[in-house]
Amino acid sequence: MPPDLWSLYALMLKSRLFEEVIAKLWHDGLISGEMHLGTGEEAIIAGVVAQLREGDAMALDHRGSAALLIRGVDPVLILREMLGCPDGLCGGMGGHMHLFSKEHLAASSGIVGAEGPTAAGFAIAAQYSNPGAVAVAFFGDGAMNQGMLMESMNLASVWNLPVLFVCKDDGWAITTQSANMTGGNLNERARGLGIPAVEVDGRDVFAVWAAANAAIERARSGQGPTFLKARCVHFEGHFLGFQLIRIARDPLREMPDIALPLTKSFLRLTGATMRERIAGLKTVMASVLSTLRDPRRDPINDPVPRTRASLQSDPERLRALEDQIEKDVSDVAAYALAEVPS
Ligand SMILES: Cc1ncc(C[n+]2csc(CCOP(=O)(O)OP(=O)(O)O)c2C)c(N)n1
Ligand SMILES: [Mg+2]
Repeated sequence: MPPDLWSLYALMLKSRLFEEVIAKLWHDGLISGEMHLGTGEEAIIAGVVAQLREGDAMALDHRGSAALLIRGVDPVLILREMLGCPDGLCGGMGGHMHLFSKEHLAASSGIVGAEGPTAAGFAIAAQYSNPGAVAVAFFGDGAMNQGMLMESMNLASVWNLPVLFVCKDDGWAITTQSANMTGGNLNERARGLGIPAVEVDGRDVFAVWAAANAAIERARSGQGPTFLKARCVHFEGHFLGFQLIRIARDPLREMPDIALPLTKSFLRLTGATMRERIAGLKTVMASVLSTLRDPRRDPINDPVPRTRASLQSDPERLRALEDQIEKDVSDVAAYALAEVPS
């Protein structure tokens, strides 16, 4: 069945607003530790997860809360888990990176690349006990350099496992750009293991839905795994409060504090040749320029308003839908917080 853009947008908006609640709780100091959100990857998560059925499984990374929400896990349980409450999804012991739902066959892990073996395990179980079911692994581009992910892709290929490997490619792994640490082409890497690879614009929920639909159908009908690479932009950077994002958002204010001392130190560098000093200055200039061109500065990369723009022809329906979602999410937040012991 072709996708309904209204329902996909509803999932994306719900996910965005839910993560905004998480961000507020984190900024208010009610959630401790690091906080990785999936802000910017909503079209990928909604486009894939909307197609899962009972018996399908998900292996998630450190940004797993939106997938669980969209899969139907009780959002109050997710929030209470993050707040560290004993009645949270995992007894308050897992935090935002280790969320599990046995009922939904969903498991997340903060170990980069662990989604591969987990999804392969789910898929082997499906092959034996629930043919037609599939497993989805969501991971980042950085995870593609983890051995265990490559090993599980290889296993999925030779054992023809029903897995959809979804690589959410934002071009970064914390402060390292993929371009500086990833050899070759990721699609070719998957193909080299015998897995068909498809690439889509991860800001386009229709494109993701269509590519995932074909891959999930392949897996359900016993034709094995697919690798789906979807380009996206993480608007919060690696985690909430990420320093590089502050620079990317407001380079004119933040850059002088970094660029000026670096420039001075290159000029004063004792023992360095003029050529070395110039090379250092060029590096500083290049990073300033790349900050100005950072895709995280450009709202055009945000999948939520992009999808919304296609629905503006019916403003009344849009407003009603958005009001309802806003109310639902704020009710969830109020309920989750109401019983938090002071
Ligand atoms: C095995 C392992 N190595 C390193 C880390 C530290 N770490 C956490 S997230 C991350 C970057 C992951 O990049 P990517 O897979 O592209 O995901 P993104 O954060 O960009 O969504 C790293 C290196 C980890 N959690 N696990
Ligand atoms: Mg990444």
